[in-house]
Amino acid sequence: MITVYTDQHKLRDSKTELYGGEMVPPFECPRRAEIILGAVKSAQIGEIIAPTSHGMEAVFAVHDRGFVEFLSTCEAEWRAAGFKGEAIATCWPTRTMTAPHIPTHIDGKIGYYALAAETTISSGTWEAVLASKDVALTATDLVLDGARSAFGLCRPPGHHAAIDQFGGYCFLNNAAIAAQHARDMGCERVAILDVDFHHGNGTQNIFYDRDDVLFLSLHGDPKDAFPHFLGYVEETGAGAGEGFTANYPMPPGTGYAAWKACLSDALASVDNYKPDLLIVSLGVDTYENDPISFFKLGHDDFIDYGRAIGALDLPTVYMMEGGYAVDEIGINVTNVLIGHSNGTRAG
Ligand code: Q9C
Ligand code: ZN
Repeated sequence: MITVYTDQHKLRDSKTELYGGEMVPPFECPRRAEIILGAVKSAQIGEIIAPTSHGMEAVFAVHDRGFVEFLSTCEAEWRAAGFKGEAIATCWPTRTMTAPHIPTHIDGKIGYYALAAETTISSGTWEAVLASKDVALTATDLVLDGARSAFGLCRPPGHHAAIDQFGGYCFLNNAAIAAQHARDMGCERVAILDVDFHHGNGTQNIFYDRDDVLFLSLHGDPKDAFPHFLGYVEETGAGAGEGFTANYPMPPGTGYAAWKACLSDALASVDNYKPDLLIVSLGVDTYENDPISFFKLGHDDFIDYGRAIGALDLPTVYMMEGGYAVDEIGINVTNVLIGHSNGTRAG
């Protein structure tokens, strides 16, 4: 399996995350991608190639123009306002404040476009975000051009990024941009399977009313886990998209047997949908020692579920999302990719 990777991810190197009332070094850090790259090399997963520069067409097809413009100028505006730290939202259009205006001042504008406060926008973030979506699109092109599978080593991740909101360490939704690109390139149906520990609220938001992109997410119950306000089982799509979103929230302490039962159900739906392309939002924060999550998957479980996904024998692109047990993120990711190849008929 070919991996797409670029050093450009290192430009996303924020110094602060708001966590438990403290400013801490971000869980989502450059070392994550370095460890994964090292593991891909030592496990000999396959060739590693650089992304090619794609345009903004697929980005504007899934994200709001004002939002994309905001992401590209936020850091400069924050500095111009005289602020000394990294750009962070501290005020939002909450349930009692819903005036239909986008503020002019960056302090209000960032609140309008943020869905959470943990994720700051630092210098270099936008450049890394653009490179990350190019990684996703280049990996997708490999499969559209005939490869059976590919791995987009995206960083920063994307699945929390909604039509016009960033947060949860995500800015542009790499998986959604890739799915839209695949549709534009002639795929009739695309399925997105989100196995990150957290609900893929952004991807769900983007495709909620569409039947041409099936979205399935396995995640920590939002009653107990970020993003808290989406990802419940009754969310099944709207309008033409009714029945094309499926959520599998699971409680704290969930082990592999229960998780795998949900995966099997989701895989049956993917199989039944007969997609031209499967995109896997691959977060390995389901790992038992992940510092911010509560599932109990062990190293070997990643091989097992990779095999089950591979056994669908669909053209498949893996997109890197979360996973914060940094020392062990490499083995967990390569285990999925190895399992996938073992599961396919070609092997
Ligand atoms: N107590 C991804 O995995 N904060 N994003 C959680 C935990 C945000 C995770 C707080 C977690 C975002 C891509
Ligand atoms: Zn996650």
